[in-house]
Amino acid sequence: MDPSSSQRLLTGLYVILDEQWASTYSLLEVLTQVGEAGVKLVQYRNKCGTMREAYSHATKLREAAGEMGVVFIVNDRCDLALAIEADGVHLGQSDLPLESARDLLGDDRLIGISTHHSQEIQQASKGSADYLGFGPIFGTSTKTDHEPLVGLDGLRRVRAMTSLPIIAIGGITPSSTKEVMLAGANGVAVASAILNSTDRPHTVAEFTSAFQLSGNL
Ligand code: 3NM
Repeated sequence: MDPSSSQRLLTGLYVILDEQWASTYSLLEVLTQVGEAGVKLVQYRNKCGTMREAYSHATKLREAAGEMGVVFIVNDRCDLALAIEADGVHLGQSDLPLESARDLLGDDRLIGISTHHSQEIQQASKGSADYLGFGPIFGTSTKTDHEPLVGLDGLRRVRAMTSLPIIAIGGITPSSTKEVMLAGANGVAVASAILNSTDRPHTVAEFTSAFQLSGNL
């Protein structure tokens, strides 16, 4: 994807549809609600099921996202991303190396990489990634095996090290979004703030106001 299109897409809210919530909420309903509220980018994250289950769920979500014009990224797995014709993949530090993922996915699909400190930021910035995830900014219970918190100061420190868009992640809510953006993020990735919301369209609108207040969108 060309850098100006991906930059536009990556400015704002990136919603993580995490399979660990699927017994509590319908991810399809969440996707529909956030898509109708204006979210342009979602990620399917499945750390618990078999590949066959992930394929089956992701296929339905991908189809619904496509109908709404929502960009659909698969966490970790290039094979799943290709099988369901996703718009991209988000790689963790122990997934396929970036350049192998790029060879498989081609130039038109988005590739993001999770980073947690300056060395990973520098390493990931040398390759062909479209964006970097960086976190956890704040405490989170969504990812139990997370790296040490980086905080807003950590985000400010790494901002100057890369020209790639940085998607901040970890415990971000509408009320912390303005300061996260002012610390240097291009967008924020959230799971619990959206999934646990009792009024998701309202929560998406709160995020949107925070982006506007920070001078973005
Ligand atoms: N990755 P929530 S933090 C999936 O630091 C994930 O790489 C992180 O969920 C990282 O918005 C995180 O509920 C959890 O805190 C994000």
